Amino acid sequence: MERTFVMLKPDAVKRRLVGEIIKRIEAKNLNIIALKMIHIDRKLAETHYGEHREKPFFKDLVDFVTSGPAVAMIVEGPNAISVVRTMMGATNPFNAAPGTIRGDFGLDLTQNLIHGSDSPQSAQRELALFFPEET
Ligand code: D4T
Repeated sequence: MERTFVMLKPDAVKRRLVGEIIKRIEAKNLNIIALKMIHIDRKLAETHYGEHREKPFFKDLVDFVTSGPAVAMIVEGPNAISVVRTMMGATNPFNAAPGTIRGDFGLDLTQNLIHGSDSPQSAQRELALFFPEET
């Protein structure tokens, strides 16, 4: 069993795709252990995306994830980290395969609907950041 951090970004909420994405996570037989709607503040966004601080897209990324409510989840299952990454599809939605969340619903590199931890280390760090009460 493995736990991963999943965030449905503000575009998913605005576009009313939260139900559709949660439906896919449940249909895959992953367990949603915790779920909350949060409006991420700049400090949390900058910490979460700290590895991208020097990138040219950093400010736009922080502006975007703080632009409205998001949905944060702890998702659990066998190989949950890579299973969720596969379901998300490629970061760039132009390359994301049909059948993936970004492949089916995304057309923008920044507003790409969903975040999922990319390694056990990231999952541990991100779960502690977003769900300190659960870790
Ligand atoms: P996240 O971290 O949101 O799950 O996305 P990925 O893991 O798939 O992709 P990432 O870490 O490489 O990028 C983080 C975040 O930045 C946005 N982004 C990325 C952007 O706005 N412009 C860009 O040029 C890139 C590469 C999209 C996801």
